Amino acid sequence: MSEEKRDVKNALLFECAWEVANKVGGIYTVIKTKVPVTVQEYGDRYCLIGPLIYKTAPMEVEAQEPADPAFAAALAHMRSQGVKALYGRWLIEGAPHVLLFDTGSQYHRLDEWKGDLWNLAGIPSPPNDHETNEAIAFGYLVAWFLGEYVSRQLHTAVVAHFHEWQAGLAIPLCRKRHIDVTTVFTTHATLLGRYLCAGSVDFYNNLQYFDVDHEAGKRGIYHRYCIERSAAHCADVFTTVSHITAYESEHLLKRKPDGVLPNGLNVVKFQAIHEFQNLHANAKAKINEFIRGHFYGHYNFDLDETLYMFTAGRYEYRNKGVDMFIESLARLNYRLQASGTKTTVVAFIIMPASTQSYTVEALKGQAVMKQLRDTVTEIQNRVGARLFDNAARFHGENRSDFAPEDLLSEEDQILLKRRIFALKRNSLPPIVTHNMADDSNDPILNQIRRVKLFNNASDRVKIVFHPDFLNSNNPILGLDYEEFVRGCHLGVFPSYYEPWGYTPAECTVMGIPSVTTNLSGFGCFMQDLIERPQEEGCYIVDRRMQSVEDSVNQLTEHMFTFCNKTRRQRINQRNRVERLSPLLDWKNLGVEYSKARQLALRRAYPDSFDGEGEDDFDFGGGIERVIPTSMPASPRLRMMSGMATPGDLGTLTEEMQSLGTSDYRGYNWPRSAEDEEDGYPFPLS
Ligand code: G6P
Ligand code: 1S3
Repeated sequence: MSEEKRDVKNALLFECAWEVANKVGGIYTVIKTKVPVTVQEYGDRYCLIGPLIYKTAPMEVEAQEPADPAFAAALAHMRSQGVKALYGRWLIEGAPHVLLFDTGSQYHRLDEWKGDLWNLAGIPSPPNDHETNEAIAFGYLVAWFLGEYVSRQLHTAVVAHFHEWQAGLAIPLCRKRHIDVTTVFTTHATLLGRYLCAGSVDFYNNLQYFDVDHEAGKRGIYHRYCIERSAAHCADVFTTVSHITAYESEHLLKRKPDGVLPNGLNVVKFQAIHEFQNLHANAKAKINEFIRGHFYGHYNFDLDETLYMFTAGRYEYRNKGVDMFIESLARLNYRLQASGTKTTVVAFIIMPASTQSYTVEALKGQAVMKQLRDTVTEIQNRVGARLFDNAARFHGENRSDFAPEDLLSEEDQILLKRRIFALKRNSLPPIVTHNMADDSNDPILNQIRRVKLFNNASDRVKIVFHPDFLNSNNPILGLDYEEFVRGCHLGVFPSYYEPWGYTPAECTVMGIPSVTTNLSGFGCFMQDLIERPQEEGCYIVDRRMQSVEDSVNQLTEHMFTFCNKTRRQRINQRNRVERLSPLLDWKNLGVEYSKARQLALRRAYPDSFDGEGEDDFDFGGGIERVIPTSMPASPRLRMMSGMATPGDLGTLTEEMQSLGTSDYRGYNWPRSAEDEEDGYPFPLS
């Protein structure tokens, strides 16, 4: 530690993640959408650190030279040692500083670093795990940079915030090397949790009993697990994204998180205020176009009485609850058939898998429908021209033959017949839009086969599996993800393992009702905040206290109830769900990150804090800490005592008690005898 007392009030912030300027999954969304509020708080004192991916970096970053002399000198020194790095502005809202390291430029040091890691922390690293190699190279580069920087800049405190194990290795390195920074580690899932849940274990009832080293070893991830665990233990402050993941982390990583930092969204981007209903109608019209093509030859249902449901995300069959979704769709099909309704449900599954190309059938469907539309437009023009010409020849005579009998010429009729003939089809409309790399072993397809949802004419539930990301340039289902979501009626995310779950959160801010579970961070968050979430278009299936059978029935019931709503009720529910957006806005949730950083500063520099509590801090640089006045009375917010913002659900524990304490709120977690003795789970504040 330096002799000079570092200024903690104007601390600098480095935020480090593998997904900085590098889109892989949910962490990219967390960081990118959070940038505006962090920039608002830190301005030029904020810099993100990520990997340099040459293919995408030019689109993401505008190169610059650092203005801070200590930063420039640290970087120049590393460059002189052969480190390749890109510094500049990340081209996103907020335009933050960003530093990207080319891990490949230092691979010649990898063996040396691996040896050091073993000597320093006893962490092994097998030779052929590319992801771990990247994590090691990245971690050593970041720690190297932070060391160089704080040895040149001695007057201001530095907070280094790391996300997920891939970026976490710098934390034990900073600690072992006594680098004068304070660290925060946020995990967005645990490695073991993800692996265990994907198998067939009763995860939540056995959390406290797993032999973690053994389980990690069995799955070949012991070395990764060590990195994750050392990051969690060496960080000054350890946080997760939800209470459910906090509970999991305590048992699997063996450190109780200091707090929960719920994921927000940059709501301005999504909120279309009163126009979002029109956006739904426009986007739905585009999905209708796709449906006409996809179901040609069997298109015997009324699109005006068709509902679009979907699930989407990373292809984790069991974790994301696709097994439960398909089973419930089969039961929904039965119930809709039995009720004699005219309503049809088209259920989309959007999950990237290994594929070769679009299927000929799927492409043909769109092509024949386009040809039919083009032909009808041509004929329409010709009929119009004939009608006009005929009418123009009238001179006020009282005749009734103003419309010629042969409006539809013989040629037009033949053309039309030919197009209609092309719509004949012997096979059922395809389930999957692409040729799968391994069709016969694909878990989604096998489950669909098992429940026999084959898009038969009599089925009231049809399925379309799109095993790729959506894109407006796609020849099939040519919509961006956001537009697609807006055009749907209900998002269904019955996850078994979901630390947060951005998909239902995104639905909410776009005004689309969704179903999630009480095993997802988002579901628990909404359940904690809203008295009757279901009435607000936020359906939550109980997968914690119910058997699988009961959970499936509950999901079926939610979907069936939704199918019975009138259009007016659906419009109303979209309005209600959209009004929940402020709960998910970084403008309200960003404060939890501020608290975590303040706790880190307090722990690293206790002498710099004279006051007892909140007065020491200026949370969130002016971020409003109240429920916005635009929040209507309809969502009955479940306000807990002492809670000021939705984000307060994640308020930190321990030393932050003066700022409000919470724990794994209100959950009936399975308890061990020790837990009981500890008074665990903790009472509500
Ligand atoms: C929006 C539009 C309405 C349209 C409705 C369809 O609310 O503003 O004009 O009728 O969407 O809703 P639905 O739930 O049937 O797709
Ligand atoms: C993780 O991504 P995932 O889909 O693998 O991090 C996301 C961002 O925090 C989170 O929303 C998600 O639940 C986690 O699972």
